[in-house]
Amino acid sequence: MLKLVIGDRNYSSWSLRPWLAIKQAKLPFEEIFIRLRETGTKAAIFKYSPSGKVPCLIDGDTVVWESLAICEYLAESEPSLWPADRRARAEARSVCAEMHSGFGALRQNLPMQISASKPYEERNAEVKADLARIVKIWESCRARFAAGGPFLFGPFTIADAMYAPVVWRFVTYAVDAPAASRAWLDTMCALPAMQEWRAAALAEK
Ligand SMILES: N[C@@H](CCC(=O)N[C@@H](CS)C(=O)NCC(=O)O)C(=O)O
Repeated sequence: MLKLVIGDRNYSSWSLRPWLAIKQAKLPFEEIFIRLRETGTKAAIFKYSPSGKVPCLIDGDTVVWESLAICEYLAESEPSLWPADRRARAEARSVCAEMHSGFGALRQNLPMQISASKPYEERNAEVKADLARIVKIWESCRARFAAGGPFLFGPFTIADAMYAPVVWRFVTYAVDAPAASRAWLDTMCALPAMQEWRAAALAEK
């Protein structure tokens, strides 16, 4: 059976991404949970992950690390994790790569912290630019793909998984969003898997 190594649900935005993808794909898996920011954390992660970071997926002798690479691996078993249309798939991969490699100001200044409520956290110009770009992506996707379903590219795809931690940031920091983005945020918040992750995050010490 697949094993997914993850960190604290309250903070580990990178863990949430493939966890949500594997749940939505309904692929059977076991979780291996490692508490972050403790004395033994690094050694515990290195037992599984060659990069020393979570998430990490183990499939027998195969080890896959980096959230986006894990999602790609899952899509080989469940191709519906990417849009069926080639052009939409290319765009979905682009927005996923943009999330994986960018938005540093957002990450640094508004980290995922599901248990918190910080509506007045300062947003500097770089954070505002990151938020504006993210909302532009969501609005653009929803304007063209809404007919296919309530997610960014219609049906649920890896693009939704890659932006899932931003959903919890919008909640924690009470970030405004235009109507189409708000509808997508509401859809994501209501997903049973997102609720399951949130409940487990709130139960963490
Ligand atoms: N680019 C990596 C980022 C992974 C990452 O930064 N993981 C953090 C937790 S969210 C981690 O393992 N931190 C523990 C450490 O660095 O000791 C990915 O996409 O998976």
